[in-house]
Amino acid sequence: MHESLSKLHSIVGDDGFVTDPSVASTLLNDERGLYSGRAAAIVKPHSTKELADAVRVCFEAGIAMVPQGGNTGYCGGATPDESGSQVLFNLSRMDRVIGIDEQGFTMTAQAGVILAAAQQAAAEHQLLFPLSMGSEGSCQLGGNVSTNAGGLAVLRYGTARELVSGLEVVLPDGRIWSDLKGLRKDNTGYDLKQLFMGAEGSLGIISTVVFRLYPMPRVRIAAWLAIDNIGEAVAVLALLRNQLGDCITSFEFISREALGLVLRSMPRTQNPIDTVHGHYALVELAAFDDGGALNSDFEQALLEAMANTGLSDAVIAQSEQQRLAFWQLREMIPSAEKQMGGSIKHDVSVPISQLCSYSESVVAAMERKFPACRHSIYGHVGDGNIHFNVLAPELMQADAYRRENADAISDLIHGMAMACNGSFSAEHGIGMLKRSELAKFGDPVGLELMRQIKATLDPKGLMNPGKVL
Ligand code: FAD
Ligand code: 2HG
Ligand code: ZN
Repeated sequence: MHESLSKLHSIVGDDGFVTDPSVASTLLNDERGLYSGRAAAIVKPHSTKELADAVRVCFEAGIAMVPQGGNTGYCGGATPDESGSQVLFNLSRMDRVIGIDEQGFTMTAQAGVILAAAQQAAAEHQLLFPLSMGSEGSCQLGGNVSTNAGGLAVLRYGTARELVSGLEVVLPDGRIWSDLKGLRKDNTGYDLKQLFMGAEGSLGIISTVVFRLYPMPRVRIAAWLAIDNIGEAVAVLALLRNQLGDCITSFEFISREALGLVLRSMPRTQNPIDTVHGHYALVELAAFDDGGALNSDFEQALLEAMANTGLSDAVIAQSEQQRLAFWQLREMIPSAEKQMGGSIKHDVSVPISQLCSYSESVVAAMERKFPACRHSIYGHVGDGNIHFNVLAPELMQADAYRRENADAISDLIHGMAMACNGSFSAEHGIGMLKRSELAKFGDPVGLELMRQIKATLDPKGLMNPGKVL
């Protein structure tokens, strides 16, 4: 081991070999405080070559490896185990946007580029990189692709997977597999890049990505809606889509309780609609002209929705500042939950037509079995994906409540999603947290195929062991 660590040190140099205990400790603990690990070494390569050389050293010595991006993942996928024998590969020094092709609408970037920096780089060319989420100031492109992240604009632009048109990966034995041509069309056998997206670092370390870019909208129009329930949110979205077409980029549901957490815990926040309503939604549209025509079509469609659905009120943002304030209310929900002692998190999806009956049945079952817990329900209604987060009853010790009840609560919420033909993990992946759910709910043939793929690409089982499978 000692000899291998010296080789790693000489490959990545002093500034790529973490020795500062305070830096190490932030990298060895996960975002949610659920996992804490130790590492034989933490290395930060700064090029694909350094990364591949270091992986080869580990492969030859039989040392397990854990890839890590911004360490914002929710399932403990980027945390090493407690043995102290694994090497953590932190990608933060591979943070270069390599190029933007304005005619081909693509961006090629190293895996360690922070998502917000990639959005900014595209914007400097008047292009849109549409992946967007609350963690965008810290998460990295490699982490986004490895978790197939969703976020706030999936309705219009898809998940991370749908934005990728090329990938370079360092395989568990140190070989480099590269397909960075970024071609839209290429039917030459299996589409291998798909394997590494959503694999949570279990099949190799992504080093470079080619992303699709989109034209930058000239104007964004956002509205805060008051809505009776999730079913009515689905109905309003369907009506708006039918009236306005593909210009709707986001449609987020925000329950009264989730908004309440933000209003209680975050200073200077206020409900854009001052009468109390059932629940809320935030809708955003993109226009490619001055937005005038779209604005009046939108107003017309909202009036129609008020007449024909459970939309009871709507406020259209009158300035960019107000639009951003609407988004802040939505994006602050996870931090508000944290401030209120944390939550038992769920990111389920079900067929959109069943979202309402699913949510109502879960609320009823939770009230029967776990009375007094608080629910924070919100999320990406347009994608059939909601966060059904559960907070400890008021005045109860949150950590202890979570420790005692998290498994039973998650069983209930996940089990009911699966019974509706849904998914127990729509966005955040499996990592260490949901391995037993995958084993329980996964299709046996599908699981067998996954194990065979893993064994083929990683015969020594060294790449992120103990994650996903
Ligand atoms: P990490 O946490 O570092 O790693 C995640 C997984 O990917 C691990 O298994 C790791 O081993 C692997 N990995 C990382 N980099 C690589 C690489 N280069 N090659 C191979 N494997 C790699 N997620 C959503 O989907 N939608 C949201 O809206 C959303 N909102 C969030 C809001 C907040 C406030 C927070 C804290 C998190 C949110 N997340 C969301 C979760 C998280 O930000 C995403 O999963 C993100 O994509 C993780 O990126 P990361 O760089 O932090 O990855
Ligand atoms: C979001 O949609 C994220 O804001 C985070 O996926 C969800 O914190 C959560 O539960
Ligand atoms: Zn989400």
